[in-house]
Amino acid sequence: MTTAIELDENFREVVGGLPGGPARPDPSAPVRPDSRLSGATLLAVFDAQAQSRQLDFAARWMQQEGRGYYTISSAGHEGNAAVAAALRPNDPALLHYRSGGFYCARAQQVTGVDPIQDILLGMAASADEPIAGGRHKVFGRAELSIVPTTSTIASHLPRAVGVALGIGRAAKLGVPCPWPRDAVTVASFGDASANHSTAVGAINAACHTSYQGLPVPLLLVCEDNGIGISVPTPRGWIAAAYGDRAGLRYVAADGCDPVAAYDAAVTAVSLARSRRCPVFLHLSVVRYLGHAGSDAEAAYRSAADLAAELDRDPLVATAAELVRCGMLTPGEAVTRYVALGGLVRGAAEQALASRPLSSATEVMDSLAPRHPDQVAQLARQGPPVVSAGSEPVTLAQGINLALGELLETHPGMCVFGEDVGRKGGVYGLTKGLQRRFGAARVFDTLLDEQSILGVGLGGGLAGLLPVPEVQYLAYLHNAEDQLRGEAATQQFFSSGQFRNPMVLRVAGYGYQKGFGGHFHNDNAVGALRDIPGLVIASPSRPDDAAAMLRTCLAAAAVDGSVCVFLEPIALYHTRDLYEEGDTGWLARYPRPDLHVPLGQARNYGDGADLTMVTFGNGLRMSLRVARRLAARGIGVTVVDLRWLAPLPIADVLREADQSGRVLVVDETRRTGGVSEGVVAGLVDAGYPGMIARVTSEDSFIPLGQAANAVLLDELTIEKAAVDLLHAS
Ligand SMILES: Cc1ncc(C[n+]2csc(CCOP(=O)(O)OP(=O)(O)O)c2C)c(N)n1
Ligand SMILES: [Mg+2]
Repeated sequence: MTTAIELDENFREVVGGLPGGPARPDPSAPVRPDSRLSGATLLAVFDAQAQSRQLDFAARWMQQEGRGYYTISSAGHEGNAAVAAALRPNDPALLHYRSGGFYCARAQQVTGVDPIQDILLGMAASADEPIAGGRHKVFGRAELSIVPTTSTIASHLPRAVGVALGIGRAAKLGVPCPWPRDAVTVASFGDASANHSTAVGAINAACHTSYQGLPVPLLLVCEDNGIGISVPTPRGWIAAAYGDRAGLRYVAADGCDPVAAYDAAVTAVSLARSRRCPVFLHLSVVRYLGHAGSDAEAAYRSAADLAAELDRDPLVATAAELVRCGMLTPGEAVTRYVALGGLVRGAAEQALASRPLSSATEVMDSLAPRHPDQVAQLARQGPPVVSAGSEPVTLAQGINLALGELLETHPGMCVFGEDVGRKGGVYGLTKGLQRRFGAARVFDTLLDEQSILGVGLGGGLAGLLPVPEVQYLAYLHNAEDQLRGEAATQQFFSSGQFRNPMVLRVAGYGYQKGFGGHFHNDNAVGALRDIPGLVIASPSRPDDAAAMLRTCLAAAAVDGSVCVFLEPIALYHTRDLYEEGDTGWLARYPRPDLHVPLGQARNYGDGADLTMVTFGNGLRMSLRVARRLAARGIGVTVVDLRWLAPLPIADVLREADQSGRVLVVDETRRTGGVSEGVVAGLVDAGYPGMIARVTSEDSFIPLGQAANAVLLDELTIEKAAVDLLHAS
């Protein structure tokens, strides 16, 4: 493997041995007649590259001493400093993990940021690190418009597309946005990452949008070192895959040559900025120091390959160019490089003396802030006149009316997803909204859930209040990392400096009549319930749905909360509760000043014999069973959880204490469903009474009548209730 010592010696030897150049030129003049790169910019690029290289060396010794926690290096990729030099410091950036050069170069463009200190604090997992606060080693800083990305390769690309779209949308809607209207969003990634379905989908979404003539000012930078950990990328693959794509401009350059890289970046940036189109900048680079600190590169790379790579060192190339044009003498270049090394070493000692995060409270401080009073205040600020009228409405109508009300209340709110625009949603939930609020705020997206969520993630960063829709719960699962790894971690990894407020509407649960099978009846909520900080609203009745949607929008706006609004499809158009024609499932649209605080349950009845705890379709089934039990002289209180996260355990406990017997009625699965959380909550609280639960089976839902064989039904609930009452 090319080691730090080899790299260091090679630099000193090669640069120190260069022939001297001409007399010092005008720093503002181009370094070559056909280039746009000035001597001054080249020198700035060199400084950024050298800082980054010295930081990579420091990461190694810090780790060897057991005091550093991150060794994935930028060595060989430092050409990305030239990309930063071609951009503006307020062009939002979502970066590959080898972006030390970019970070250092951008820091030069903003006063008061010391990139050396920032990066060292990150490596040392220090609580004083300016963006993640020691929670991860990321490249990010609000002042530099660098949004931290996670380690999940390519998962930032849907978000980047969303930022590129969101900035223009925010400007159009007159919503405050952290970035100027003509900003270019930049996202970088590796060559192997370019094959990830998330990357492929995001790039496709950008192309698809641009192909329709819509603006997508996005610079996609592929830092192609020809390998992903140990697996080579087929020679020529990136150019073959992205060189000629509809809707995408392609610019390629040698990322090890600072002049070529800079000129290509300038061309790419100006295309993206002036044409407002996605541009793919393909930089060929090299990888030094292995994939990460622990990587034994010799096992899969030949000595000849490694030696050839050493000859392409971008830092040497930049120094050589500076010498060639007379900006530095060879001695000055080496001295500058060595001096930066000294600076880094001194700063590293300081960083290592800084404090780590020391408590769970401190770690979780930025995970999911909650300000219920402010949320309540905003949730009650609906327009005074609601077009609802006084007629009772269905769940679907209630949600539709609430979306309309909230679109009026929140100027940055956008509703989007598959079929939500002209059609008004598969079940008519968004009917009439596009006509009323325009296609800038209510619009159809392409058929890709990752991209739908990406539009939401990026839109939220750009100042919008996104309300994406995923048609069925089963189809959220193919895009779930955008919710789990991206949305839910954004505040955590940025100490709250970046947020993606979002209310994701998902139609779900079973019991649909006439439209069967697993995919339209999915009840898998376990994958959502374990996402830290995520709010899961599960309205059952029309009035609650509207009031809860107000809360979710307000929580998103106030706290940047990520909310999933899980709608029971089977109840969308339900009118009756006990008997045909009783209209017991309709409700009046709630007054504008009503909302439901996060994590607050709702009670039905006040029977003291048994507490039934439920939600979703389970509420309707439980109310029907409770009525039958009442006829048998058994008094039941039914508690509708309404929120699956945070679970209203205190509310449940209060009711459970009254009866001493709790039956959890959970229409989802026995394993990973909601009942596990409720029972565990009761046990944790030392509940002394009796607990039982009924659930659906641990099965996918089959088509037709067979669905009833695995879904929880009223008879089962009733029997369990009676059994529990008779148990001693
Ligand atoms: C989704 C996902 N799968 C696997 C990994 C593990 N992993 C980390 S980096 C990497 C290779 C990436 O190669 P490339 O995109 O070429 O970037 P490079 O490291 O070469 O710059 C892999 C497989 C990951 N981080 N994320
Ligand atoms: Mg690679």
